[in-house]
Amino acid sequence: MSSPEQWTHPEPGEGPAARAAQPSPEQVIAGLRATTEGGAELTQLLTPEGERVASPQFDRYVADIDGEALRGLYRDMVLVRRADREANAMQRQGQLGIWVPLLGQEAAQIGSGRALRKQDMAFPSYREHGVAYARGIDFRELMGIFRCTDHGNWDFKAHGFHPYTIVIGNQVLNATGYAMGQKFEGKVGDEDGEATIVYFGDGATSQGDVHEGFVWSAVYDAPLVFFCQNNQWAISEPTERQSRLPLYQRARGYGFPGIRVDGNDVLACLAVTRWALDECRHGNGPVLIEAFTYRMDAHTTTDDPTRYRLSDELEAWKLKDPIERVRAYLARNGHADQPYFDRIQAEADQFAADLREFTFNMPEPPPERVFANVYAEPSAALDAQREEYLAYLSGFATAGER
Ligand SMILES: Cc1ncc(C[n+]2csc(CCOP(=O)(O)OP(=O)(O)O)c2C)c(N)n1
Ligand SMILES: [Mg+2]
Repeated sequence: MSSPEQWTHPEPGEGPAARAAQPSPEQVIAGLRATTEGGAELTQLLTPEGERVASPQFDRYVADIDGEALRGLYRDMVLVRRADREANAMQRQGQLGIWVPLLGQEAAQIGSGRALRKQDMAFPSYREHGVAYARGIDFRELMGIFRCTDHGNWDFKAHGFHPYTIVIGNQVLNATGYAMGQKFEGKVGDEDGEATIVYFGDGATSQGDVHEGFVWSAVYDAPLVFFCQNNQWAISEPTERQSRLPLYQRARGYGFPGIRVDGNDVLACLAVTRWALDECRHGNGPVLIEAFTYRMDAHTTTDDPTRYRLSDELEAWKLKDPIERVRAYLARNGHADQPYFDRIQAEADQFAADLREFTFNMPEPPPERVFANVYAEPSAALDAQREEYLAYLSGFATAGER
């Protein structure tokens, strides 16, 4: 590939005249993408063609993944993708207020989500439907959020999965505090130790909250896995507007390890996340994982990516599809045949049909529910607000009858 040379800052003492201190845009892009095609810096266990790549460092973390287990990961990804497409379609039909697609990020989410143990805690942003599913949350639970009828009603302690966070980067601080608590309470140190994982995007790395989370986690040795899904876009802002270096390299400056994994490779994501969680539960946290992936759909249903990116980029990433490579591996190695794939597809179609049926018939919550669960204890001020709001609404009912 005749890409321009990757740029690095001149060494101290080299002097400004020795070499340009400012990279050209092409050099920045070359640096950020230098490792996307494989090579020493990208951990990959399954190539886009479905070939297994040996990894002396990480093979042992997926030694238990036989044909049956890999079929399970395949099924997870197919179901989640099918549900994602259904939700996207339901938004177009006016049944959801908005949808945030995960298309293309199934491997990053299922691989990392399946790496978690029961005692671990996950803090998502707003695109982590695959992780939610892996944590045992019924996909239907997510529909209320996007139909704007609730904020997510699952029991986050029971599932080890916190509520979605829309404020970019904010969950990194929440997760840092939670992981510091795990450390203070002596819950790390052995095989049964606890760990926390926090999900955020490439764009979030430009937020102060993420920087603060890195600093606090580092100095308190918090058992926290920072899982950055670098899908290369923060709405319309490409990564080269956010960083001069690959994101995983930032960890070094904070004093903890950073690693880049092929985010479209479910096996590599599982292995690397298991490793990182193990480090954390044994007291060697934090760890930063950069899962290098691609957002194959719009940012949300309110976005039109054709306004800011070229279709050849999308076409190139379709060839690295996270599901297709597992399918190729399973078929080539005799772990699955066409009737199996057809069966999974039929199951996924039924999964989507159930989701649709549920969403169309979702009851509207009573208006006063907005006042529920605000405080642990009763509040006179809130009670007064609820009464006032209900009185106000009853005025509309009268007007409607006229
Ligand atoms: C603090 C804050 N600023 C701005 C926004 C608006 N916003 C929503 S998503 C987004 C881009 C996030 O990009 P990235 O972190 O890469 O995550 P991705 O959506 O690509 O998964 C922005 C700027 C927000 N939600 N919160
Ligand atoms: Mg992004």
